[in-house]
Amino acid sequence: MKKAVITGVTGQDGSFLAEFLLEKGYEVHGIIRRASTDYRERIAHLEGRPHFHLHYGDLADSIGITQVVFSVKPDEIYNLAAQSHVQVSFDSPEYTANVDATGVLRILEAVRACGLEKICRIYQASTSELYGRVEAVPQDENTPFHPYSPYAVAKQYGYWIVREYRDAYNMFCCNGILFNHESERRGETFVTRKITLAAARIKQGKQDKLYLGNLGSLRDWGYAKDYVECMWLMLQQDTPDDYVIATGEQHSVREFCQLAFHEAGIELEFKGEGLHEQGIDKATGKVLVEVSPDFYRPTDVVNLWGNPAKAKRQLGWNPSKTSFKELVKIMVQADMAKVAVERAGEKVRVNLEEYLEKGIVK
Ligand code: NAP
Ligand code: G4F
Repeated sequence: MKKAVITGVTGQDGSFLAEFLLEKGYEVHGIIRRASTDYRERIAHLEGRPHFHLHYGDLADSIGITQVVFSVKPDEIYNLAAQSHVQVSFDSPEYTANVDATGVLRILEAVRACGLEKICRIYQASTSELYGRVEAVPQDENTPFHPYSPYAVAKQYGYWIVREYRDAYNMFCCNGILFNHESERRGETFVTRKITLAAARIKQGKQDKLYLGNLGSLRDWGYAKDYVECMWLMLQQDTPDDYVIATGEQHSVREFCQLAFHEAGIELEFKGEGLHEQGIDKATGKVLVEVSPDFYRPTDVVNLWGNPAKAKRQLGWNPSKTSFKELVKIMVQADMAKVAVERAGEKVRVNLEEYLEKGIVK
């Protein structure tokens, strides 16, 4: 039975990857952070499974990380842990560097310190944000990097230290340069999930308006569940290498918004420009989407579009498994159900309070 360590197991990708590896027959060891609120919603369904184990650890703490690597002696490590929010990296640049840059070094050094450098294969979660202020479209493995946020600068260190350890110590470590991938498990402050949740809430009368930043920003959005397969495929090759993982299709935030509201049963049309642009409900004339400068970034990456030809050719990966339209549908349907359940819960609470007041239940 192969053993894998996943850092960032409580995140969107970590939870899908844990499911994927358990399905493949792996013993999976996830690293989680201690917090006063134990946020394990995405992996709650896996806890208690015989081959799924959790260890406390933090990428900022090399002793803890080394102890986990020493006790598990993994065949594969998937380093997915990161301060992953680009906007937050402007507020916490030092912390982002500590986790997203030096954290990668801590993983590599833990493997060396445990004498596992010839055995243990490592996947590093690199990112299309490395292309930043893009120098060419679409982007592939040979496109120059131009990181354009503290997050991307930190991730650039991670990318190069992985390549350095591959050359210097002959370690099997790979960078997956993943373009944006989303799902029903996406964090609620990333733009896609913010939109699908708002569309569901507005449709069900729980929210009036959605405020967004740059509507014209372009992304290559795929489905996270399809992308974790690539992480595994990279570590099953004969030689370590770096791969762009993307769909090869590009859409704007505005387009995502329009499609998400359509899936929720609202037809939006956009009028105006810049800060004055609005998304208007065609049926009622109500303004449902507005632009707020609060969601503008000091520097924004606005033209990401990946070329997944190498992954297709060498890994045999299918970038068109889930279409953009299907992705938006999956996310909106999940959020429509989530909001409906929340509303039902509120109703039960209200009824219960009323029954208690009237003495119908005690
Ligand atoms: P996510 O949902 O934000 O998950 C991040 C994970 O990292 C969480 O489990 C989080 O734990 C953990 N983490 C954060 N700081 C940590 C620390 N100091 N020590 C240990 N764990 C820590 O991110 P994701 O979307 O799954 O992305 C996974 C990885 O891929 C990240 O490295 C991200 O930068 C990279 N990436 C993502 C995309 C994308 O579009 N999703 C694209 C390219 C690259 P808590 O639950 O405790 O916060
Ligand atoms: O959804 P986002 O926050 O994702 P972003 O910045 O592309 O980063 C994500 O993808 C990267 C891969 O390229 C990962 F490395 C990273 O970890 C993360 O998963 O923003 C997407 C775009 C940006 O241009 C942003 O300016 O949407 C624009 N946007 C417009 N309004 C907004 C909003 N972004 C957010 N989060 N919130 C808004 O209201």
